[in-house]
Amino acid sequence: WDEKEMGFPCPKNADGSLRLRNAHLKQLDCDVLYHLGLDTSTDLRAMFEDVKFVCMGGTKHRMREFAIHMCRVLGVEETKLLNLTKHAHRYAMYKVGPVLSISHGIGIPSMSVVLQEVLKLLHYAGSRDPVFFRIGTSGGLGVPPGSVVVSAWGLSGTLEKSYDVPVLGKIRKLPSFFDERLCQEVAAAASGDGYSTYIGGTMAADDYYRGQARLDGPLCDYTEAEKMAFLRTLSELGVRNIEMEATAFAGYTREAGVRAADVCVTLLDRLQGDQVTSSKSTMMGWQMRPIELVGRYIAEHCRSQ
Ligand code: R2B
Ligand code: URA
Repeated sequence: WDEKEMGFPCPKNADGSLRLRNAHLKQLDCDVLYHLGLDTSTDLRAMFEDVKFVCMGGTKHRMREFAIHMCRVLGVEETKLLNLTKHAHRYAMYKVGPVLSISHGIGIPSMSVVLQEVLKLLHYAGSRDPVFFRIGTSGGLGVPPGSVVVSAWGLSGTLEKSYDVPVLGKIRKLPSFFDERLCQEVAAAASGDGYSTYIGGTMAADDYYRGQARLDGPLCDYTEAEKMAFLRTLSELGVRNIEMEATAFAGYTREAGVRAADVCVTLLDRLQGDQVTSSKSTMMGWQMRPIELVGRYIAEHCRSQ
């Protein structure tokens, strides 16, 4: 933790548990984690103290697949899989040993709500040194479809390495860099898998269509030449893929003092087109790549602990 760079002391206790930078929380008799359907009147410590890894991804289906995969990898009985946030009807959350698998929906607003409640959940549970992952899909930039990109940083829609969020009427800029060591360790775990893995920049757009320079949205007011010039600019900046969460995921995890990595498969090469046209079975296979890669990383780290 570089206090000078960050501007505040490490928001973690000596034992690695999360010390959230919000004095107001201490005044709450009961904190309701509304979108998770949990609150601090239940024994969160008993349920979640052993959590070491949190893996988030867009869809409930994929995060159930990840949980099933982790059952196999860690030798946990699959029949015990329960959606722990079922009553809130928003997201899905499964627990497999020390691993939480959580869906976050599409885009930064949806992802940041559940991410912040999970940070509070792990704070109340006293979980120590949790590591966060996002496994996702994305559009690639100049890389073959099916490649995996591990994000070094997130780039905003206005081409800044920050998550810009309005707070009390003013834009707050949270730097959007991912943990360098974790990023390299995850990418290294992919070698020999029969597809290419890249460490690169990830643009997080607030929109799937114009926000990602597509020509196939319901509304489009730029030319194909302008689109291609923009995508080439991104590529020259070191962006390897485009998705919709990287900046906020990096910004919030970094501010909370937790290590995080964003691992996405590319479903198409945006320099070649806009529509996702590969067959369902091909894409299902591609979507297993981040699952298996992060699963392998976690399994290796569980074994060495
Ligand atoms: C990738 O895929 C989703 C949009 O299709 C979005 O959540 C993202 O980041
Ligand atoms: N997800 C995105 O956000 N963009 C793509 O092009 C593909 C998946």
